Amino acid sequence: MSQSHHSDQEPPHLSFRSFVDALREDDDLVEIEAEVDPYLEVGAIIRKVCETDNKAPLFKCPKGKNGQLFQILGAPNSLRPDPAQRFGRLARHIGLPPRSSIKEIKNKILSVRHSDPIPPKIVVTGPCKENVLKQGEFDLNALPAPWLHQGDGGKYIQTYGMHVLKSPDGTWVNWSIARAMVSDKTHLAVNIVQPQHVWQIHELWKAEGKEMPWALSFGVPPAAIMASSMPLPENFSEADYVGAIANCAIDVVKCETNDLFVPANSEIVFEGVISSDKRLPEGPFGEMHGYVFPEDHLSGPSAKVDTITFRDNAVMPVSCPGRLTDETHTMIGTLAAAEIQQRCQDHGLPVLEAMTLFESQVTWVVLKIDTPQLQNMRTTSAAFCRQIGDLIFRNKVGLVIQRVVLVGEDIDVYGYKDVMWAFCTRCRPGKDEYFYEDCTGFWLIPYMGHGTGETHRGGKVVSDALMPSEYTTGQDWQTVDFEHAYTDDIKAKINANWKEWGFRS
Ligand SMILES: Cc1cc2nc3c(=O)[nH]c(=O)nc-3n(C[C@H](O)[C@H](O)[C@H](O)COP(=O)(O)O)c2cc1C
Ligand SMILES: [Mn+2]
Repeated sequence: MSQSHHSDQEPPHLSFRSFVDALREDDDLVEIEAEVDPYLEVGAIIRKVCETDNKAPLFKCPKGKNGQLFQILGAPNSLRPDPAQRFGRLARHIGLPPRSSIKEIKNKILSVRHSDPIPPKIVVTGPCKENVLKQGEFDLNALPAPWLHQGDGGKYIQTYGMHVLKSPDGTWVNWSIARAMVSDKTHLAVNIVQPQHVWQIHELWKAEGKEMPWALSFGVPPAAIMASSMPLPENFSEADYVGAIANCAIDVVKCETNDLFVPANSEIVFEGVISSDKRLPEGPFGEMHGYVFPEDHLSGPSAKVDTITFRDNAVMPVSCPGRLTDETHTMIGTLAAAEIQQRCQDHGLPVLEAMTLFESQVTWVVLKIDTPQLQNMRTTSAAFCRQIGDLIFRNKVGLVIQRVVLVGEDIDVYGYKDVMWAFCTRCRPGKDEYFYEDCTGFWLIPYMGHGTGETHRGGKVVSDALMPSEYTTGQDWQTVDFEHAYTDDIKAKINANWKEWGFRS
């Protein structure tokens, strides 16, 4: 054990506090000194910020902020106004330059997917222990937890924190995001749903008839929150993976009341237990597809907060999901695409890259196929699409995805115009599509949860936007656009005169 690093030295991806400073230095922060009401007003501002790709809001004075707990950072991983730095916040999360493309960000995360894990380093203390509130010294109702959308069922204090759980046998430590709502002075209702790892580990504790030791860390190292949102395999420790992404061990400290370890520089830590049988009302909640169904009264396991520790001037990150573009798209979508890409490649399939389409509300993943390799396989559309569908739809990596679209090398999988063009012109509805009704369906999508079919099953499809020629001889058409339908000489001449003639470039 050793003393923790000096927090001021920590780079943005390893410290949430440094991350906030980096946003300020990048001119990507709006600091709001005025008192703002956590009842709907904070949510409305974050929503407008997300819908207009604006700077991240730092609420210095949420109404009801009691002493030090807490300021709020909204839209922590949404998009930036400057198109050249569109993904700057994501880049800052993993130590890349702010001008990185989403492809570079995804590839950086995948670059260590098969590297040696770097487990966290246990330190004796850290900034998260600067203040301690014991049972009886706090009231969750009194904190400035935001009520984010008017149709919500309560105050969602947890939208961007990381649950830390350990399997009863101690072999699997999981870090992940799942929302949680304030229930009373000392309890939260947590969104624990199948097949998520929080659900799997909770089931293991239930089988032992024991309460589950629990910690919820807010404002963790940004690299850690990225790994916490990625559908990594069972028994795979996100903590070790974060170390690999950052190429250094994350400092962790032991909780006060149990033997879980949390990032030492976390802004705020709740620790306690999650009941094996007691449930509390949870939801409804405005979520990632841009809907809230006010009649959706759910329930979630009861989490009892025993102790809160926090940094001086603690900052609470808040994601306010809804229509494009917020963390539930930039992270859930992109990180699912990353893991799907990896899974296809690990199984030897000729998939060059995968990306979820934001414009599909991240319900579509587009796979770019290596067509020379495809031709070597001497396969058929039906056989190939079933191979891909089985791999993605019968695994947790494909949970949030309802449509896989296959495209050739000429299509930019990051570009809505390209993908829609291919989908609309190369995939014959019905005949070029392979349906899955017998896999887990994503119930949150309105056409699933509130549609005409089974809510938790099916509704998925592989849409083949590869042309038959791409399976055999290769592309047999010429694209009709400026780039592909004219000779280089003609294009060069036109480009040279373009502005002079009076066209805008
Ligand atoms: C901002 C944000 C909010 C999320 N909220 C939830 C949630 O409430 N419930 C849930 O099951 N997953 C939620 N997720 C998705 C999970 O974090 C993601 O599926 C992750 O892979 C789960 O971790 P696991 O693979 O260890 O189970 C959220 C992700 C983000 C980025
Ligand atoms: Mn996991």
